[in-house]
Amino acid sequence: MVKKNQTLGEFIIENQAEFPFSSGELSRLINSIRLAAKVVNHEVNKAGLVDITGAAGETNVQGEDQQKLDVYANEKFIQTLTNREIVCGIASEESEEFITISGQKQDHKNKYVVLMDPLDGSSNIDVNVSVGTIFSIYRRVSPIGTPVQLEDFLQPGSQQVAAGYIVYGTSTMLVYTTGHGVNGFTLNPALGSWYLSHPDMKFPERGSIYSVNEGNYVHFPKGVKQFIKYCQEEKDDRPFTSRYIGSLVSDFHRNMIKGGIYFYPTTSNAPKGKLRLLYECNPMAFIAEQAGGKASDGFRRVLDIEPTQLHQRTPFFCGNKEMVEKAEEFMAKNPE
Ligand code: P6P
Repeated sequence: MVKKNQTLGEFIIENQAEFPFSSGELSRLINSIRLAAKVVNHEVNKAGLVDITGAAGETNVQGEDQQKLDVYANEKFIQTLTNREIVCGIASEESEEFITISGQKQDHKNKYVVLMDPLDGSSNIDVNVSVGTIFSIYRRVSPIGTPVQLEDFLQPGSQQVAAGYIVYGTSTMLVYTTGHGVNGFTLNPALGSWYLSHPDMKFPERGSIYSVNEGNYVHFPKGVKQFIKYCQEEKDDRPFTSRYIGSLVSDFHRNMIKGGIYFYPTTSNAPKGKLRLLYECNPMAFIAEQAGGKASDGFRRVLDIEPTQLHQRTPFFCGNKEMVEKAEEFMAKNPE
């Protein structure tokens, strides 16, 4: 049941049945993410006042140690996820190792692990370009009540129970899926409430935007070069429009609304791709598929990749189904 403009809280209650196996834990988990998102949003929006509040590493006017925003965001999300006895482990781009959260009682029943990029694209903060948080949620696979294991995090993306992102843009939005479609909520900062502004988000049938860092063109595989030339050709509905913000969440969000493809192929600096499989590509791939799109590493479905390392990277092609399939066609003929 989707009613535009209902609050996130109302939406979660009305759609509780979507989470067949949780007695409200997953709802509480989404609720804690929205709380952290509000806190981080407030700090991100102040970033422009650095010369007043002080840059990271300095003390600000209140004499507080000014943190780098991605460190701050990481701490806020960990704090809110820890306090609710739902999550048994967290993996973050900001931490080399995963973090174990033991419940207040030894026999804690914490069922979920969260993987996140707390502030993706944070290098854009200084130039006032949108940034985002990306999260991915799994049920643990190791026995409940025992310490969480690396295997709990190294699950294929197809096992995600929920995934989403927050885009701190001209407005702040929380977009997430629990496997029943994608819904977008916009924050009203005056009230601190999230409103269902984009119910049941889907990629448009046709896409006409391609998002890639063409500065890496000379290092791309031949198939990628041919796909870019295809996008630029004067034929049929082409040339497509090139739009690249340098912030995955922002490029993805625009492409899901307007229709397009984002791709970060292998380059000489990133022979395995730049983006991280577990907390960037898998959550965005889950959302893309739920919105009628597709996500691939150029050859296979991202959500089928069996992870082997927490911070492993993968080439990433994500967006309109037909655009991703066209890119895969060129990659199949010229993979190198
Ligand atoms: P490049 C940000 O660092 C990020 O992970 C994505 O958000 C973004 O799309 C990409 O890297 C930008 O990388 O190499 O084009 O600057």
